[in-house]
Amino acid sequence: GVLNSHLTFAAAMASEKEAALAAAPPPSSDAPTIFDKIINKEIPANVVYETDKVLAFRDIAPQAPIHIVIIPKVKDGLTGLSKAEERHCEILGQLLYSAKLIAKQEGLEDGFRIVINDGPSGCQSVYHLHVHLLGGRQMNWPPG
Ligand code: TR5
Repeated sequence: GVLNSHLTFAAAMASEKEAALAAAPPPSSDAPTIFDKIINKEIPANVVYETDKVLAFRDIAPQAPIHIVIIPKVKDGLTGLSKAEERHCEILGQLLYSAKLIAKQEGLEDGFRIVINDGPSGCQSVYHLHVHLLGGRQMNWPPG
């Protein structure tokens, strides 16, 4: 029936996304990513916040009116959160604290959403740790 075909459509969309993710580089890879090019100013980005350790720029495919990607300037093996070691605790804290400062800078007084996608099941596409800051609209729970 109608419900069934909707479910089939949703499943088809989901598997299309899975297929796209399967084409991504292997999660274990520590190869340079597009974010290194942004850090090195080889490709432009709309930078909204920068320190000696952290860089934040507007996402090229925003999922909310405000969508900012916050990254460590030195990857140090942090392809994703699942690769974090004790030595990364300081930069992990700086990334989250940066998110708070940027949220304030962007006027997100009513709230915001922080997302860290990890690995294929987490829908990670760039293997250089990054925190998504999303805001400017009502977020929903559970996330997709
Ligand atoms: O999917 P995950 O969690 O790995 O997040 C990666 C994010 O990087 C996505 O939200 C992409 O839209 C974003 N992205 C990808 C590129 C890019 C970018 N944000 C800003 N500028 C970008 N450039 C120039 N090139 C990208 N490939």
